[in-house]
Amino acid sequence: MATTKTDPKPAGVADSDIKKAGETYEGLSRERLVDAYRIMYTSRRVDDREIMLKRQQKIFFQISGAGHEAVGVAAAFALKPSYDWFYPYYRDRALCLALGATPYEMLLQGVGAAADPSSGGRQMPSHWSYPRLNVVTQSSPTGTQILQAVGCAETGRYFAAHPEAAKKATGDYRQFKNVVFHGDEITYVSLGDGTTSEGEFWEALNTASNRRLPLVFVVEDNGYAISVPVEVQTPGGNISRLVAGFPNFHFEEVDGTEPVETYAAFVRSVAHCRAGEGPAFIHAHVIRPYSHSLSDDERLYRPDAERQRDAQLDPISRLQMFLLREGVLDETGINRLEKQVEDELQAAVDKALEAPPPTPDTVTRYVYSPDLDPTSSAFETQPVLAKAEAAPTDGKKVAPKTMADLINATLRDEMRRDERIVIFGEDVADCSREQYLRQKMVKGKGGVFKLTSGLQCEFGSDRVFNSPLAEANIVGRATGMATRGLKPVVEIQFFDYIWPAMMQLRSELPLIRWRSNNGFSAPAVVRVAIGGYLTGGAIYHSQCGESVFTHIPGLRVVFPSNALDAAGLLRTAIRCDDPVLFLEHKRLYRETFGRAVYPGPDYMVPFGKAKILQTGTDLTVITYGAVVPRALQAAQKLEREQGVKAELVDLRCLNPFDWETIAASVRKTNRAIVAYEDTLSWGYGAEIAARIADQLFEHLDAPVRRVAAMDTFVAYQPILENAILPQTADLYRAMKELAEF
Ligand SMILES: Cc1ncc(C[n+]2csc(CCOP(=O)(O)OP(=O)(O)O)c2C)c(N)n1
Ligand SMILES: [Mg+2]
Repeated sequence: MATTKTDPKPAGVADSDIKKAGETYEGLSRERLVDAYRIMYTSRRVDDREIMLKRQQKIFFQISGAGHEAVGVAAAFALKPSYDWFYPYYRDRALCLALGATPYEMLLQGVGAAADPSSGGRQMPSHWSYPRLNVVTQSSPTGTQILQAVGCAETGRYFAAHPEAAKKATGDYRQFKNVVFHGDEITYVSLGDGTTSEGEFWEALNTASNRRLPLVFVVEDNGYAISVPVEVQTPGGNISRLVAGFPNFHFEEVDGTEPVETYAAFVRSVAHCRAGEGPAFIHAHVIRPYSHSLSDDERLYRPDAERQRDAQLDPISRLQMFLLREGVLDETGINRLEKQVEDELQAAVDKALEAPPPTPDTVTRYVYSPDLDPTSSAFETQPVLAKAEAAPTDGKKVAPKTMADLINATLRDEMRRDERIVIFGEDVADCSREQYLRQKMVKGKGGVFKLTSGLQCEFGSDRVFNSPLAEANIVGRATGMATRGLKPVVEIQFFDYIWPAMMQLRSELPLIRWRSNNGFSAPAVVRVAIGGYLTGGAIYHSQCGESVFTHIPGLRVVFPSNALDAAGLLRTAIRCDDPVLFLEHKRLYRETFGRAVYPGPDYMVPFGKAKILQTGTDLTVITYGAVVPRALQAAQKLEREQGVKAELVDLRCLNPFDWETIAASVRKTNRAIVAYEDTLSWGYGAEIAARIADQLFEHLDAPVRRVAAMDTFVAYQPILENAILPQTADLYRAMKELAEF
């Protein structure tokens, strides 16, 4: 803890300014308190200057940290900058300044400069990201940071137990991902009182508590979420009372406008976390002296009397009074410090206003990894058959494996090769109660479709484990883990239940790299069992919806139709440096169609390369997933009965997709059908059809047709299911008609 003996004299403060040297306040020296004041005052002044700049239209948005300054400084003083990890929300300006960010850096984000270290002009101000300070890129959706912070905390613990895994390796994403960790590191995450209403907050408490993670939750309770007062969000109006039952936590409720008291609360919390006892929860009551943002006028919903009551608690004036009262600084000292802050800020503003903006040609940079291209030949290898399979001695042919078998084998091979891989999801473990496995009382489950069977038994419960039944929890944690250098390969049990994770999948995982201007990346793999044709799967076990995800820049989307492609593409997904949504069709898991002999532990298929399943000259059918075997049947029948030769293109990968193969085929056949299992309208095929119409118009002898599901849900009764989903007969009819057009 700081003492006056060892603390350097704060810059800009004359010896005569500091009175009564030697005393400390909850371990904070008087110099440290002056530091605290300088940072808090700077934070407020940056807000004020930004507000002015916004009014002058020199910056384009402003979010203030006013009223929250004491919490930020207390947190930074109790934690270790560039050692611990930080997921701060937008009011944490003072925290970031105290950790080492500068007003100039913050103003660069305000003006949207190319040199903005947080985002290169891509994000609003106060969306912090400072890689050198372990401040992880933040976004605007309230609460998405919390589960990522959980994943971050889990990662530090994982690497401490598996230090070898942190080492650099070449030939895959690890080459480009520096891992740093400390055995006793802590993760900080903060949020507002309103944000405690988000489900992800509770999902995060759940896992932090269950796993006793070294994670400090900080709720900065300013009593409002824009105009909605806390009692509307929180039953009883006090979040501390509601969370008090979570085991393993250390709890604090403090006046967060008072830095010394708040600092003491942080010190106690940090001690609990560093000792490995579990997480901490700090509920800090603060004020919001300015409106929510410049777009809000709080006088519309807060009477003057209430605002004046708050003003009495302003942390800046409170600390100033404290310093004067305690004789730490006198008025001259305060004035000198404030003048110095003003001068430095003016220089930072002048410089930031001169900073050049990014050029428009850079906008697509860092949507994907600039280092590793999963469409390249580096990801193209040939199957290698095991000796016994290539030349069986007993004369018997080796039985080909199902897609389920080869996905399981690929996961196993990759986990052997790369200790950074962890697998979690609902029911993916063999058995959470390990003793049952150890005592051989049970065989283990390993996934509702058994795709992860045996992996926990081979690799241990800290590499393969069950998550809570909470999809945002799965994807949010995976995002935090991947940001720190782990390779989570998580499972969403059914595509139908992916939607609770949608905010993480739409606005977080694929954006980490782009929004931080390559400061961070999160190349996680999300495996999802998808699709219908199940005879009884009904509405909620049959959904497709891949186009919702191919619509997201930054996310690779893969959809194999057979065992060999599934193995090769899954390996590419795991080794590559981008986030991947890996769609596995349930109906194809154990289908006879598309079985293959195990292709060896290095077999890879590059992304964005279609496979021509059958060549033809009369028309092109572009498809993927479970429609592939149906289209093949239809095409064979058409050739048999009508002599029409269809060319069949299996896309295999939906983002990126293989436009060249499609174009070459359509140029040859002059007729095209796009066939897919999802509902017809606005589906994946709409994009392909539009591209063909746009770019291959002069090659077409017929309109571009689509065959897809009806625009309804998949019904339970098989007669209805058959009518709703595209069948071989539908494909046959469409192909015949188009050939005759
Ligand atoms: C998921 C989501 N919903 C709504 C918003 C719009 N919004 C931004 S801040 C905010 C209020 C947040 O209140 P609180 O958590 O108390 O934080 P405070 O701003 O008071 O510090 C809302 C509704 C958002 N950014 N994200
Ligand atoms: Mg609030």
